[in-house]
Amino acid sequence: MLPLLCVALALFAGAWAAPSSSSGGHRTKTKTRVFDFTITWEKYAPDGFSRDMFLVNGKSPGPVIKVEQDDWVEVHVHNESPFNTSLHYHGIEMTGTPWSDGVPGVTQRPIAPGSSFTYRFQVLQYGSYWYHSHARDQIEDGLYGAIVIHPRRRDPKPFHLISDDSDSVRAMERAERHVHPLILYDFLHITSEKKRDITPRAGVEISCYDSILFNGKGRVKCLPEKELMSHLSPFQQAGLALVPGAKLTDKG
Ligand SMILES: [Cu+2]
Repeated sequence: MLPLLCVALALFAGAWAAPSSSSGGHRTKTKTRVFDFTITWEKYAPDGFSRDMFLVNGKSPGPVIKVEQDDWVEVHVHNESPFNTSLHYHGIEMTGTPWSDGVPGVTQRPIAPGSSFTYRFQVLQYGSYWYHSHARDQIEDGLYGAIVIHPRRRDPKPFHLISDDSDSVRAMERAERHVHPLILYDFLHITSEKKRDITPRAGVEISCYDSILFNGKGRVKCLPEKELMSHLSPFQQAGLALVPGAKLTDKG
């Protein structure tokens, strides 16, 4: 649904875990990366406008889940918000661990207020993904974050297909090791529940968002109606003129 891609600091503690996994003919030790996520419902103002939203460990987007391919990931979720919730790991295949997919009513019961749930799964893919609530429309209330999975070092890289220059190839390999996710997020100044309430009464789904957040930060500039009107194309002006007395609202 919402676009994604990046963020800030990861919170993890690495620990060697048994058993080992085998791949490519030789055995490698896999790590278990442990994350502790506390979900709260608080006032937050990512674009300067304060509204209630979900935070993970005090921020939105939540911490980056930054791991290596083949790692096991353990996410301990503590729900200190007043709502049922869950975390879904978008695009992660959940091979052998479907119960960690985070879809309430399908793979788990929702995580009730005041309770905790542990997700445990192995990441056999690599690349950029994201996690988000899969309960109600909480995805629009700030409950999301990035997942970065670094590829196996020993696997062949495709960069020689881009350049013959060994320095360039090495630079691309270095860049691959230092990915900084960038998450773009459509942001509304009302909660998703309020939007759910308004939509059937209005007969149209709100598609006009208040701001775009980049890694959880944005700004809002409210233009006066006169200036908005001056930007209308002749086609838009003609459309508006069909409804007697119609004017642009403060959302355009
Ligand atoms: Cu998703």
